[in-house]
Amino acid sequence: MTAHSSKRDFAKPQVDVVVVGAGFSGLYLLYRLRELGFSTAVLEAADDVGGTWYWNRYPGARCDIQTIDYCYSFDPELETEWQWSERYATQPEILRYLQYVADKHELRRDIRFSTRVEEAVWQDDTSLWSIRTSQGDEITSRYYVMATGCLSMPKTPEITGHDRFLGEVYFTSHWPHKGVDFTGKQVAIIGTGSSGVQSIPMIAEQAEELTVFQRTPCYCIPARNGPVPAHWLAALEGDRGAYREAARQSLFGVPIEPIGVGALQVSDEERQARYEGIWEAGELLGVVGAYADIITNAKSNETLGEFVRGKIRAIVNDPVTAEALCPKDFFIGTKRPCLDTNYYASYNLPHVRLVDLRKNPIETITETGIDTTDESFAFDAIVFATGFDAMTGALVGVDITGSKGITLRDKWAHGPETYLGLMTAGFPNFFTVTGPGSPSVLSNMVVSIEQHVEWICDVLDDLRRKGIELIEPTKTAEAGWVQHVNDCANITLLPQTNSWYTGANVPGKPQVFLPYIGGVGPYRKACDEVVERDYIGFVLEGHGRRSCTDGVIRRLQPDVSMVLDMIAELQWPRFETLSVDDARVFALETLTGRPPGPDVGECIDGTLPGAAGKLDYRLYRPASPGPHPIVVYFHGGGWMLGGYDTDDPLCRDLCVQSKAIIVSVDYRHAPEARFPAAPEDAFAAVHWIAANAESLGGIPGELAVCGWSAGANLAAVVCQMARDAAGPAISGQLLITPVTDYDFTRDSYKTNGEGYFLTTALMQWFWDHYADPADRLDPRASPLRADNLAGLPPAIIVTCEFDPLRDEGIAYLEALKTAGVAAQHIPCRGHIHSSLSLVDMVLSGADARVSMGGALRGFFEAWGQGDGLEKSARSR
Ligand code: N01
Repeated sequence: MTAHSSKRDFAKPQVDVVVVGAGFSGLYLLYRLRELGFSTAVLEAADDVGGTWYWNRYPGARCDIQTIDYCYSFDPELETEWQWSERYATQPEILRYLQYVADKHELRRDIRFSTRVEEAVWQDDTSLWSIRTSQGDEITSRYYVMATGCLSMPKTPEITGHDRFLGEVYFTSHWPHKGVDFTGKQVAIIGTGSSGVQSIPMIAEQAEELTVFQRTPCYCIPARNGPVPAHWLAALEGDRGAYREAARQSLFGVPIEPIGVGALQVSDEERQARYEGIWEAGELLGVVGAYADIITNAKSNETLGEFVRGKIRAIVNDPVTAEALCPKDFFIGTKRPCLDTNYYASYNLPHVRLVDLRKNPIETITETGIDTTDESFAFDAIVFATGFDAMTGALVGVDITGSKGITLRDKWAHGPETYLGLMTAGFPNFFTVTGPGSPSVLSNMVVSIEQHVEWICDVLDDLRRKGIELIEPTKTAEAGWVQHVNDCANITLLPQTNSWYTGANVPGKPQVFLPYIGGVGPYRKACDEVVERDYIGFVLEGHGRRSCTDGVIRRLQPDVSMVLDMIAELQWPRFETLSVDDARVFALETLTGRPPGPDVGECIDGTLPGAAGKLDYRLYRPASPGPHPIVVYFHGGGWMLGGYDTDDPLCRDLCVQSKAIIVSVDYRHAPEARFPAAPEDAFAAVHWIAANAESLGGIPGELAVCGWSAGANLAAVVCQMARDAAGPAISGQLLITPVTDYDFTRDSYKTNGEGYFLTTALMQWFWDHYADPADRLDPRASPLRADNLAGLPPAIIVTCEFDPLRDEGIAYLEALKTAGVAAQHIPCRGHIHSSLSLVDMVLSGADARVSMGGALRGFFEAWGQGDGLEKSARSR
């Protein structure tokens, strides 16, 4: 932590905190702040509490998370004194609930209704927020919180003539309080997201004719509303505290145990049965939680998408309408799926018609109806269910000016930048509840709201006790969080779909993935850890003192973190504490349930002559017609553990990516066969494979070597041995997180030697079993120690940021370059030593694996040209 003296003035505000919005967030904030003794003013544009549930009164409006979950948990009395009448409560019931909470805790006396915030300005000289309202008030506060919700700024429909229509016009997001009677009317509705899907069956019950204008069909599953299913009630009532806590630690804010297997790891029958179960269960999270890889693996996702399309075709009688209702150009779950009641069946009613805007787009709205390219329609009423400027719209919709005159609108012109979705640099003491970069809309909102409110209030309380009056994130912390939010999103299919999650629904809005998809529990952990680690990433300033522990809270790739957490949870023993035999058995046990890696054209096992007897090998052949270049691969495992089984998924992946034959050679292991057995075997294998290339289906003369970890050490050593022995010719070496030197003093050992699976102690154990102290500096053990590195084949060296071996990999890279060898680097940010071997588990390693495949192809000039493939390694 750095600390300095500060001369900042802190004038006395009119109130401690101004909160904007009196929905779920604002009400709980007020309750909590009041409890902590902070004077608070809540400003609300509506004339009553409710937020989203105040405005969205369209027919059919309900929650799509079971209401026993979609409710507050902070008040134990409320938990039992309020009984929900249905599994998915209607908007009026949820609104009554919020009114009840407001009354019960006498919240209204601190809420100024019918009051809009027009401007909020941070004043550097007084360290106060100055807030101007639509009522002409100016309020000063120490803290300013936007609790305005994620979906509160309706999108202006970008449809020509949208303001020309002279009949009745309704927006689902601003429905008239007195309700609407469509009886006997010709009605149009534009939009088939959640609001459209909920309202269409209800409007169809009244209207004489209902025409639905659909641009993008959505995936819906039946809500099966009614009483709360018995097993849910039993779980809640059995142990309310444990139930709520499980929700808080879960991925989506509902206590559902995630499934561990991928969709393609089970039989077709089993998968189909599970999907039928999801269809029957009526739970939105069944879709995104259908299988472990449903939102990360396109092929897995397609199985569920096709299942739902099958249901649509079975429900909707007219095949043309059914086909138009089938989503086909985006992955299920990558836009918010909908829970429906009779949505698809509505299209079987004779007076309901679907207009597919993809085939027949709207040209203009007219005074009397809607003109599409093919047809003119006349209507009495048009309903716009066209959605929201989500997550940022309500925030940048207010003029918010931070320190030194910067506006939030300008700062976020290219997309929102936040720390934890809670604060943004340059805007001291300004908080957002469920802001961009937090789980928010990808979770049960109420659970996320409670977590944000509690975090903010606890922090304000803590700061007050410490005499601190100002908190602001640093740019480093903010950039790190934005990176982490993107890292999380990028391992899923969600950013590939145009949706309001990415801002794509609003023309001109910068397209970035807005919410945090890393999960509610992991997110909570990050927020708590920030506080525990001396408010890492925040500047804190009080009377006379300014301090900062700058840094980034999440630096590991999210899936790498999950792997490390899983290992910790399973309490894997440390390898170096086991006997060698037990370590080998355990290494094999860890493979259970591991994804198998991609299919290759052919996979055959064989033997070849090693330096002192036969060696097993496994050959992976691409599906494309041969002959192919050959890559000789050496597995990892500290020269002691593993075999071609342990590295099987990686070899498959390398084969698919490189389109080369991979021959994975199982060399002799220490301690039974200590140094130099392994490099001698490796060299003998390369010799034999080069000599027998043709019979293996390879192209003679087109041979490279590759390895991971200790195997990469062997690959590097073999290149030196081949150079010195004047053959065989090796086109290139791909060294994945290689061991290159017996030296534990490098920085990466100091910073990464503990906590990232491969530890200093384990490396020491490997070396001790592998080579005598005198041999460890032999270049055949430590290739970096070779006197001369000139004349070696081109090298690609892959290093991982959190690997103790990172710096010796880089040292070898630099030494090769100095010696005139063409050497390239693939650095992997946020990864650990094992990351790249965990194919289909560490998905964030996919780009690096693609680069590795490209690197291998690049070694083979003739192959690359003949195959029309890019020379990725050499041109990098
Ligand atoms: O909005 P949406 P929503 N011409 O953006 C179409 C929550 N919510 O209000 O996809 C023609 O999802 C647009 O088409 P396209 C929930 O999180 C929850 O329905 O852009 N069509 C789409 O079909 C939800 O996800 C509940 O091609 C146009 C529709 O309008 C979020 O709110 C209930 C158009 C907009 O769908 C938003 O849902 C309701 C144009 N110019 C809402 N512009 C619960 O159940 C837009 N569209 C709790």
